[in-house]
Amino acid sequence: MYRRPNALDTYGCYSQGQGFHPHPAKEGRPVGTRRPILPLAAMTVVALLASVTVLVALPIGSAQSAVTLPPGFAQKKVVGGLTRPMDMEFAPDGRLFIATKGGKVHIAKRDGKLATFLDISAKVATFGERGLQALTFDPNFATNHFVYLNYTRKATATDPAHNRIVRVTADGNKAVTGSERLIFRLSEQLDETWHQGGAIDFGQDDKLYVAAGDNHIPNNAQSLSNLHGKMLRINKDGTIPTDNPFYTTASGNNRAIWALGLRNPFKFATRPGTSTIFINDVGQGAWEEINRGESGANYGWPVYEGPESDAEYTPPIYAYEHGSGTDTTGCAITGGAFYDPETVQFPRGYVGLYFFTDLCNGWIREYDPATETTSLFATGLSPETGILNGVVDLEVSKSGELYYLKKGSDTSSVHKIRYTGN
Ligand SMILES: [Ca+2]
Repeated sequence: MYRRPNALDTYGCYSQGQGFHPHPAKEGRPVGTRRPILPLAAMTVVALLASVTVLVALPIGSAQSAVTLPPGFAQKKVVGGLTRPMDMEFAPDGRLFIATKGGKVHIAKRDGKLATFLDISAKVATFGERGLQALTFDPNFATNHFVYLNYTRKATATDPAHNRIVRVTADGNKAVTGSERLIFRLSEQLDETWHQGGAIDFGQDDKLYVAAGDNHIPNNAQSLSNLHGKMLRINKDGTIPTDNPFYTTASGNNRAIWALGLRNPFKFATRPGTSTIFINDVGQGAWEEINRGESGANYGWPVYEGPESDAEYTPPIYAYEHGSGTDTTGCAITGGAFYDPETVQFPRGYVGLYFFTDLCNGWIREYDPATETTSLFATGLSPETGILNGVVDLEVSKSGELYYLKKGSDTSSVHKIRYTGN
């Protein structure tokens, strides 16, 4: 069994008291892979999966008790009291919205309290990695007040569970009752639990991009007959752009496929003012990847994971290995954010860097697209060590602070990092 815990495995199963159900051999090592033998740490995790009690206490990260930042930086808590948050996004007007797995969207108010913008809990399936995955805002939010969500719709008697993109209309700090509209329906899920991907965001081209996981069926990622394991590109009314790369070779909703060969792209980020998209793909047993979004690209899952040089596939621009207790390794890549704010608050050298984070080891690193190298930015962000807790999202505010969303075992919180050295 090569399945391993990853970012989204942190949600759902254990807290619902259902335990980790066995994952049969359908995710066995695919033919042709060059992935190395499962490392010892991951094998240990697999061996421990049978016991939820053990899993909760699993010390996969080192005991990091204090946040360390570069000289001249400081951090503070913005808001707490969140339950199983999945995604945060800044509205164009600067308000911070936070989506929770269970189906609520909150707004962080200036007084440090939460306002509930929307509650669709009754419709949302939350088993395993299912749930309300992400939200984003219409490029014309100031005039149309549209907010888009990606969530797992519960199965009904006539309709199986599936992820869907919907739109709601904001009225101040509330969603207008009854304003939800179905925009786009993703493929039926045969696996009830794993690999949802989830992030949604508008590109510079005003198209809506959607990250979809392979639904724990690896070969989905190489098929143009379903939407699993893909990056999708749609118009904001749910129609499909005719210049999509597989518009003439795929059919129906599958014409939305923009790139394929992904396993579990939990987050991606668009660089403001450019067409650059970086996709963070959660890996399996050995590697975590950052991929550069390209129309028609095939990133190779499940044939390859991590660095490779097969001309048939597009390799990651950066990959790091699994490991515990270090500031260069991890277990599951989560949030990513470009530092290109309206107001540059950090020193100028940070502009254009891509911050990214991992669930397990409590660090934020920065990738420099110009030099294709990374360096360490922050450590100690997850004092509650273990695979169940950690940083799940990063965002940069208009005013140039770096925000991180931290999931804890009891409560979760948003923090911001700013430069104080001026
Ligand atoms: Ca986000």
